[in-house]
Amino acid sequence: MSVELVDRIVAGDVRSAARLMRGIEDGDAGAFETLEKLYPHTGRAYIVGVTGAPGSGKSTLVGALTSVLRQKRMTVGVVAIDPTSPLTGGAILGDRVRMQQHCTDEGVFIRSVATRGWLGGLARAAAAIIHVMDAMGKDIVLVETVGIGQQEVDVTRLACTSIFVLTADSGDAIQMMKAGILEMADIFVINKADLDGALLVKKELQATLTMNVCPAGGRLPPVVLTEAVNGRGVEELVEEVWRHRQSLSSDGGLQKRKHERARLELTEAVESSLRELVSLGVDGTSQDELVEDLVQRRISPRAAASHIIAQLMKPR
Ligand SMILES: Nc1nc2c(ncn2[C@@H]2O[C@H](COP(=O)(O)OP(=O)(O)O)[C@@H](O)[C@H]2O)c(=O)[nH]1
Ligand SMILES: [Mg+2]
Repeated sequence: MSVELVDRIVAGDVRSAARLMRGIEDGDAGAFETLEKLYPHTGRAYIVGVTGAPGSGKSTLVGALTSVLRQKRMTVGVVAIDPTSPLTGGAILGDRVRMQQHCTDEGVFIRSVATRGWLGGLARAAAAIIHVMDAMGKDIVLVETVGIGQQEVDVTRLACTSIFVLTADSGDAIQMMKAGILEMADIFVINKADLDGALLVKKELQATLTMNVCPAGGRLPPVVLTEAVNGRGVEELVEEVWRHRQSLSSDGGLQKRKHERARLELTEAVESSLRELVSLGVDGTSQDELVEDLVQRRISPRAAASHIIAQLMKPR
């Protein structure tokens, strides 16, 4: 049954893909098996991450990028990850409105994720959805995520090209430095360039980049001004993405990123398997006893953990 589903997804069938994603979301074991079978069909899509503060215009920009890519006859997958809002939340409803023009386009597949609904974390959920879209044959997968925590940083690591969006009316540049975003992003976008201050923010950012990212005069990440609401600057942004892709494929960076991504997914898989094993393999009573021992200081956390691991390793 799942082989048929695999075939249909590889053939690009939207309903089958949506069904699988729902299954993964529900933690259905069969869905994960199907996902495994899809894996050999993945690795072809080019993944672009779009990160930035809420309200910076990421969703609008993703919509505008999708339009430009469709004009170039590329198929597009969009993954919108919102770690804060529940499934029915305003952000995602808003995104739906912003993406409406693409909803009837067969060359575009859109999936919003509120991470609360997903078992096993953001990066895993994102990776699963990206794999499905990749297997469907989408040329480009755009992943939108709010750039705040470690999980989002991990999501950025799934991308081949990472775009960081800030706005003309914010002093984000300094905060970004603290978050280590400067080093992570391949392309910077100053969106809402229709507002005052865009050029100033661009100059400030370029100065910061020159000082911090490549003081030795290496490649300076480009800074692109956009007006996502009316599509201005979006063609240029796409050009920069191609340029980055080109430079990655010529200097071995693409392979390096693919390895990093595989490593990240491997770590995720090991961690979630272990978590599962622990939750299945350790019975409540013995865990309660260990907790009591910890509280009474009869045992250290490390020794208690060794005890649980020894229990898990026992042949059954
Ligand atoms: N003035 C202006 N507003 C924009 C621009 N791009 C997006 N917005 C608006 O900014 C708000 C937040 O946009 P959204 O795409 O939801 O941001 P996200 O939270 O980063 O995904 C919306 O009201 C957009 O219409 C722009 O280029 N100029
Ligand atoms: Mg958004």
